[in-house]
Amino acid sequence: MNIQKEQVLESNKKSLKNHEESYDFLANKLSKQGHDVSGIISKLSEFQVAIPSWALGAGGTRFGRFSFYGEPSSLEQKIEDIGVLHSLTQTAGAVSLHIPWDIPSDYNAIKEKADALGIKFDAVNSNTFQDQQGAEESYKYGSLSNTSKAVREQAIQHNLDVIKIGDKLGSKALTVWLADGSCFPGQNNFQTAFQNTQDSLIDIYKGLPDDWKMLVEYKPYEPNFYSTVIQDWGASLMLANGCGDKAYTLVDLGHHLPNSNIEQIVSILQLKGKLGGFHFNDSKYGDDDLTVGSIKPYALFLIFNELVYGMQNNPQNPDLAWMIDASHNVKDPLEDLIQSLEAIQEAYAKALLIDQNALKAAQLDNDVVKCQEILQGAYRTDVRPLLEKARLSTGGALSPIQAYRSLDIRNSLISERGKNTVATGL
Ligand SMILES: [Mn+2]
Repeated sequence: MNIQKEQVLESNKKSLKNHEESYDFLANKLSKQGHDVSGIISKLSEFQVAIPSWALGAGGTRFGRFSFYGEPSSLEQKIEDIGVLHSLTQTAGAVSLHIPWDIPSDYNAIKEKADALGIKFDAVNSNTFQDQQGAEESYKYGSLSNTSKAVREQAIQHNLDVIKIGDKLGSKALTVWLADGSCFPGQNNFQTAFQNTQDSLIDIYKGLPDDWKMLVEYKPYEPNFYSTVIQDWGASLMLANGCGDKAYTLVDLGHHLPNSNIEQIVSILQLKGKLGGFHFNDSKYGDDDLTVGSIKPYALFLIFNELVYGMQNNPQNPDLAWMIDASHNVKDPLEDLIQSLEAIQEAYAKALLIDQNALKAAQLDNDVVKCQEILQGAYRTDVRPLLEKARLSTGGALSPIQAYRSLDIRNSLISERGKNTVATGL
């Protein structure tokens, strides 16, 4: 289903006056403080986050999966769902595909569909954490790190195939996340596993087109519970450096042990020009894949503070591939993604309000209290009218959630697709 611009405009009418009042009040206040409000609005409008093709259906856990019905069962339908998100939020202008779940049958048709909805093809993701039907070798004991050369070669070839598929669609990056590791002490030789992974990644890197990046994702545990081969940013950075200039570290918020200082990781990687991509989600315990900003919104803000600083001060770091990597068990996936997109924009807008010059001066004075006042002053600002204005300026909804509900989108999807569809790969 496609949402027409007129439907969005109509849904905005009721709250337009309220928005204008609160926006004028805030814009006036921020301008007096010296902020370039229209500059902030354009930055918010430009900030686009990729939606992964696997996040559009119910995720479930190993205990069960409860459908929301009307789930997309083909790549075409997944792109249509992202089109719905983009129409309402104006910030979901990209899709991140997962291969082999999303191999297009007709490349031109898919490209035309995405183009018509304003959606670009972001990083493509390979999958060596599952065995594919008919595959000769099994990834049960690892893929790129496996002790068997035949398994490693199969996994390398898969990644090279994913690059070819992405290239036909206009993608410019390959994300490699490995489930490789061990469940018990002694199961793996750490050094052999790491060296095999490095050698395999180099073979994949050789197949990377000149204008592509390779993004190496890390994760401390799960599905292996004793060790993972790429367990942290240090391991990822070593592997990326071992490949070359086009290889970078990718940070996924949920892929850290509790209380890790993620903002510091982000900061130093940007200083070294090695932060390539970012996966948003939130967590209470581990890789919970919850709605962005639902548990630790202040941590998200502090991370954005470093990202904004890096974007302004680290030309050595490339533009980042932004993606939401979440899973939905009890919320309608599209509503959950709308909430995540809003939380990302909110944290970004607040970070843009930090007076970097004043912060630097307070840091030079070792005025610790003032440093905190500056950060929290920005954090405590209700920036939602700025987000509304950014959406409004590009034809989006004042309140995407309300519009989604008043347009009764889930029920339209159910009548179109039925109750028994399952998003591929889940
Ligand atoms: Mn991820």
